[in-house]
Amino acid sequence: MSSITLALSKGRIFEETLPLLAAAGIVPADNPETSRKLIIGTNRADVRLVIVRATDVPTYVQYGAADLGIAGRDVLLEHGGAGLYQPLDLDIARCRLCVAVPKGFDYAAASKPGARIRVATKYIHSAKAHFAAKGMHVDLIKLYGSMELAPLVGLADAIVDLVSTGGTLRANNLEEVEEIMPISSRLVCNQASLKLKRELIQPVLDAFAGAVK
Ligand code: PRT
Ligand code: MG
Repeated sequence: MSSITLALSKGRIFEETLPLLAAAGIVPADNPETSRKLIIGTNRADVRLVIVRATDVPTYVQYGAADLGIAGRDVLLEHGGAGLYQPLDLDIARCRLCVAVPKGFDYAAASKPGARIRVATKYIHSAKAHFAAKGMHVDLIKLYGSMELAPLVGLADAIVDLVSTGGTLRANNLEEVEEIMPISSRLVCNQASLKLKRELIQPVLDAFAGAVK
């Protein structure tokens, strides 16, 4: 019997995906927040979930280890999208990719031709494209977490990070000075899976699309 595997990350994406799964008649057998299982069955014998790090979702789908996945636009832009079909914006886990600086930092002056600033980020690809389009000279420093700390301890002048409520920036005396792009999560599909397992995958795509509207 043919079956499909869906790659998801724990946390906000899993939570916000549950109603979409329900619309497709899929109910996970375990909660990844409390279970240590990395492969989670569902009420359907032909559908299983694999729980992976958010940034790893596109890789699992690209190589066909998962047929489908759900990943943020931020993650997909850094990955590059090779081998992925991206049929649907699910409009979940919404936030925005921003430039933020310590309160009082003169970002306008730092944006002028000839100026040079240091920017810490996990989103090297998106940051590079943004500053290049503005003609800004920027030294990018790759971090893997808590970008907000970098300007507070002199590692960088500015950060490029995701913001949703703005609470983390406020708590650390930072302010948003530029929105780079709005972010939401998308359904991604392995291109070969879509051809070979269309009878299983298409109804899931249709149910998700119906639930998003
Ligand atoms: O947590 P882990 O290191 O394992 O990986 P991850 O951070 O990539 O995963 P996860 O589950 O935290 O995020 C998954 C996806 O959710 C991201 O790829 C985004 O597309 C999306 N998303 C939506 C967010 C946020 N909102 C968000 N607010 N991802 C991260 N944040 C962080 C942000 O980086 C900042 O540190 O939350 C903080 C800001 O939140 P506010 O509410 O204080 O503004
Ligand atoms: Mg996180």
